[in-house]
Amino acid sequence: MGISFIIPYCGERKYIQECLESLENQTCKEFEALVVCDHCDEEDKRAVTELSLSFPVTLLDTGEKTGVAAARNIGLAASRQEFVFFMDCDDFLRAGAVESMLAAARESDIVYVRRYYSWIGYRGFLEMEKLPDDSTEKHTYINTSRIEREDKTFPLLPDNATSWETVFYHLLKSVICFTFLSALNLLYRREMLVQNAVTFDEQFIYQADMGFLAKAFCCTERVAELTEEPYYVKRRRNDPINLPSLAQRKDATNKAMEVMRAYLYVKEVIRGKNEFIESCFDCKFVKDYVRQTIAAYMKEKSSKKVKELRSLADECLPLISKEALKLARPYTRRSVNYSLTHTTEKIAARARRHSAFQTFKRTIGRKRKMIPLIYRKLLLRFPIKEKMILFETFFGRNYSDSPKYIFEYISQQYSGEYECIWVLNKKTKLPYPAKQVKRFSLRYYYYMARSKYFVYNVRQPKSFIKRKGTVFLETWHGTPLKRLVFDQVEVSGASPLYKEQVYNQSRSWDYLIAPNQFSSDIFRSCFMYDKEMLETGYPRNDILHLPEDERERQVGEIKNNLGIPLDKKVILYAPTWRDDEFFDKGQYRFTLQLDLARMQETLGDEYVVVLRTHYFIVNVLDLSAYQGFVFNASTYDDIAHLYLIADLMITDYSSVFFDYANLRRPILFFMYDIEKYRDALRGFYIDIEEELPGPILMTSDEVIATVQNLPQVEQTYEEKYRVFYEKYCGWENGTSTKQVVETVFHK
Ligand code: C2G
Repeated sequence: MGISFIIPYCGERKYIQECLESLENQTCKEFEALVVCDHCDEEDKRAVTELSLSFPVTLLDTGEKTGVAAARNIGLAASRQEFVFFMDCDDFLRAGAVESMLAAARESDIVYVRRYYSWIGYRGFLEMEKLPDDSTEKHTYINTSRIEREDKTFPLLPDNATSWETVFYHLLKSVICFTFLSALNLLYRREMLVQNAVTFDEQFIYQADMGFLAKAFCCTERVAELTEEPYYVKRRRNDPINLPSLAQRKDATNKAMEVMRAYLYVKEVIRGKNEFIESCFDCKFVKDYVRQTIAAYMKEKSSKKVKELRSLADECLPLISKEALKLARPYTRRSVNYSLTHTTEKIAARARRHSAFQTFKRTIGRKRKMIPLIYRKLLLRFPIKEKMILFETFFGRNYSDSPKYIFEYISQQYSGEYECIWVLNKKTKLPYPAKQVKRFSLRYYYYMARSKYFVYNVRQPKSFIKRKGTVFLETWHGTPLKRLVFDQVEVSGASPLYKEQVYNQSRSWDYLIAPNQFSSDIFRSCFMYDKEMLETGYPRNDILHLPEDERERQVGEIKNNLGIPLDKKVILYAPTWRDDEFFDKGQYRFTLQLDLARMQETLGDEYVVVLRTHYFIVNVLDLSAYQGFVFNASTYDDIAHLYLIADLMITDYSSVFFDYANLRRPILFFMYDIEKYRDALRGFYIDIEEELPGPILMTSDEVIATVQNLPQVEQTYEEKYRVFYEKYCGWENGTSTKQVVETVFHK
């Protein structure tokens, strides 16, 4: 007794390996894997064959055919085991799945296995599983909520239901609507499928599962359900731009048509077999009709397609049972009845009115939603102001970074020519005239609607709409050390929709600044950016190239402002944030690992420490014990000022050292959690052991000893520093701001 796992594969290499790894980790090895290649190249195949696995893996080929239905049928025909189990190559099984399924299958032809949904891959999932159930992170990335959800639009299971009805009922109940029904998380007795000629109908691209499912269930009464825990993990892909799953493909009209065809198919299969289950199917299908078919009526431009939709709908709607309609939500019920007697145009117009009313209801009285609505519907109608510039750094948290220097340059060189608006959440004294607005206020949206130019150093809000004729200058905020967006495999720590959101946002950027060739190349790949790259270096680093006497003057001024004694050398400690240390979404926590007491004891005569936490960090560190030795500059506006006064920098994985290196002063890397950070959280673009211009240190004692021995460390790293400087700071010589302004504003 064994299982054939049938896995269609279109070359998603990074997924298939984790899928097979989850099979490798099964304790019971009574199975084989049939990987069905759908137009894969040799390298794709090698990604499977090079794995050393303790169970048999056979590579099959779809040949001339294509699509999951064909691939699964080919797998089914080649299977020699007693049971088959269809998997998607991006999904995986939890430990113990094979044993439990086989135990439940002894007396059954079908075993229904519950599933998890996960936004992260197998390895991340195993880690995430260990977190407590109430952890925000676990809740965000994995869930079974759909299975347990109450659904008033679905019938109750009768007390006298047979086991067949019970299992089928639970399976149908576990999905929101008909479209999501899947043939995947079930074990089937192969003989039963073969004898009854149950296969996937290859006319379907998206919706072959429900027909297969209905046919299989209609062949047997011997069904079982594994209720204790979910074993199948359905992965939601985090990159719908490059690697969309079938569900993420944008093909709304064809999908709506297939759903209706699949519904007709299923009705045909189960007609007269069981009224209760038939009605359960209907309950799910009515939702698809409203969500997909009516939505397609509203959006589809081709009248031929609308006609096709309509004719399918006319076949489907009369088949929906009265019981299902009775349970449906009032709007759904009325939509079906209205559709039976009205033209397609009228159905679409009615749906539009409903949608506008729903938006109004959801928005009214809610400031956070009202203002963007006013922006979309009203403010965007005002004409663009040709000389207006909107500046924002770090989400309005401070006045700093490249936008600050661009603003100051424009204000000096083109005094009075531009109307400048700064997004600042707290009132700030600015050196030149500019209006200040709070992020997300009505005035913010007003200026977002009217400005011709945008200068941002982070992503703009998702609600931003790029108007024709406007110019978006994205400065970004650092040479990337940690992997970003499309170069990250997993995105734990950000919204699961992160990649799609960044993709949409970066489509609005007209110019992007690169501080060096390395960043220029990475920005192209990590943002999938294909417009103009300003290879000028960072405007924010011009200040680091001021003439010596001007720099000295500024150092004195900054030190005075911060109350730092002029006779002491300054160590700037500027660590970054950690994806996995937070209180809540966007509220990051920093735990100080540097032993400040020991530092004060050993270095206090010569040095002071300026502590600068990342702008995401919300906890205020209690440094009262180190008065006169540690200065907290975490809320100081511009970190470039801190670079100027620092004789030495200690950092970790922050991009700050790429900028600070412009000053050619020593840098130490206090990377006490390097293994977790590099391997589990982010991964780096560069080989840090090879390239960093200073030593990697793991303990406070090592940090102290290195500071005490600085000249020798500088000597050791002299050559590496030189190479590093050339590669990362070579473009920066104090003229970046001028170059940027001349390209973007004064061509
Ligand atoms: N920063 C700061 N203080 C710190 C750390 C960072 O003021 N303690 C500022 C610096 O301007 C730095 C920028 O925030 O260049 C980005 O910080 P990183 O630590 O590199 O982290 P992150 O915000 O994740 O940006 O391409 C760069 C990446 O996007 C990283």
